[in-house]
Amino acid sequence: MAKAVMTFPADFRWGTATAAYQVEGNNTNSDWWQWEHSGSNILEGHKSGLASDWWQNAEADLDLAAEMGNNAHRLSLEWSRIEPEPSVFDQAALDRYRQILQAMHDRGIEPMVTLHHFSNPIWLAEKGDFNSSLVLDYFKRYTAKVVDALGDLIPKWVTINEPMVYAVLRYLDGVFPAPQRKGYGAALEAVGNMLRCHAAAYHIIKEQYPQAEVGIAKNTAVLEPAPGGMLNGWWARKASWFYNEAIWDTLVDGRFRWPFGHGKVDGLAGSFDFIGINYYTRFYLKFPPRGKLWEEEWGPEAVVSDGNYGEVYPEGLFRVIKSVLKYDKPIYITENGLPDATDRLRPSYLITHLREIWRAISFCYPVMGYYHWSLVDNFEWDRGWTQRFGLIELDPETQERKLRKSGQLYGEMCRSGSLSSEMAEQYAPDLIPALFPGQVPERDS
Ligand code: IFM
Repeated sequence: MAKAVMTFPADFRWGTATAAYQVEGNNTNSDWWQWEHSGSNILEGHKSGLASDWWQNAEADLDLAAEMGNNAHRLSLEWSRIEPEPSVFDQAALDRYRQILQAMHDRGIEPMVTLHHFSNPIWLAEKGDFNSSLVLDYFKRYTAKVVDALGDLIPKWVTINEPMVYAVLRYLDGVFPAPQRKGYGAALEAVGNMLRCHAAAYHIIKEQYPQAEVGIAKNTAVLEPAPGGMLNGWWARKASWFYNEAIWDTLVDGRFRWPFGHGKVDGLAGSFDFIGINYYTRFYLKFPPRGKLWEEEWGPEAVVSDGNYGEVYPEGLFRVIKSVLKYDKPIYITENGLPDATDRLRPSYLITHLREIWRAISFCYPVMGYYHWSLVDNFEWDRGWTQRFGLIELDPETQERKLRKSGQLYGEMCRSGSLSSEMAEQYAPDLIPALFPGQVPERDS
């Protein structure tokens, strides 16, 4: 078979992503630890325990990432480790983060660091977390400490991970640690405070490191009207703006708009250097919504990942990239992946999603990097260990790890900076007719 190759730009970031609470283990000062250890909040009663043991040995997975040829990794810092009590900072924790960040640089892996990825110090949760206006000063103080201690090692920053997901799962769905107040009002107020914290953190970072790139990682879903129902289309457009775009619009002009509130927020206008997209799937919307924003009705043809997590819909990645071009910023795919314990879908998922990115780049859309979620199996919040997202398979009991077949494939892509018909032939031959239609068997001479 003649070989066809889709080549990526030489400076493309080939990365993976993790979050502190999900991989470090023993984050005993976090509200998530409390949540896990009270009641039956986690599927099958799972516990994070040692998680993927990054606090002691992140280096094991970083070695594998380097072998795969990854040149970037997105990780987060656990606020509750750094500041276990209000204004008490743990130097040993900061030192360990320095070590991990240095270990990345030593392996040619550029860090992108998230300041807040779902978990809070217990003391902050007790004060009302992002519902309390106090959070702004606390977040500023935490950010300033991190920038002083670690900023020289961090070229890329995400201030807040998935603000809308945090708000929905914590204040509305109740699958995240119970807040002091629940409901739509509390959720919207929290998003507003997250944006205030983002703006403040943006300027604290840029003041010391003007070259640093700072943004938000925003969960972005394709939201489509469910079939039937005259108002479904109208509702899907409204919900899509609200869920996917309202935050970016707010960051452009610094003006809160309905339903976040109103009025200008100091320092918010223009406070983002890139768009971070966490893309997983598409959902369908019905009007009027019945209890939840969207329906998980995937349709008879849909390929669905483990635990009904979501439909595999690669074209959606191209669509969401296109939808943020109007903001005229570099784009990073800060998360993309699926739960797939047996790796039955992940090889073709990687090929089809990376192909959508290649297609976007070939239209000159500024997609600068891809961070696959996740490098290693990790603690999937309320779904515990039931969902496995890793390119590296982990046994949390023994901490043994093994690169999945999809990890081998991603390694081939990273090392070659490309996606080829040979890779498809080896890892997902069913894709050849659709993805490489021009490919014909070579004639024997
Ligand atoms: O594990 C999560 C992550 O913390 C945030 N984005 C989605 C991932 C998979 O569910």
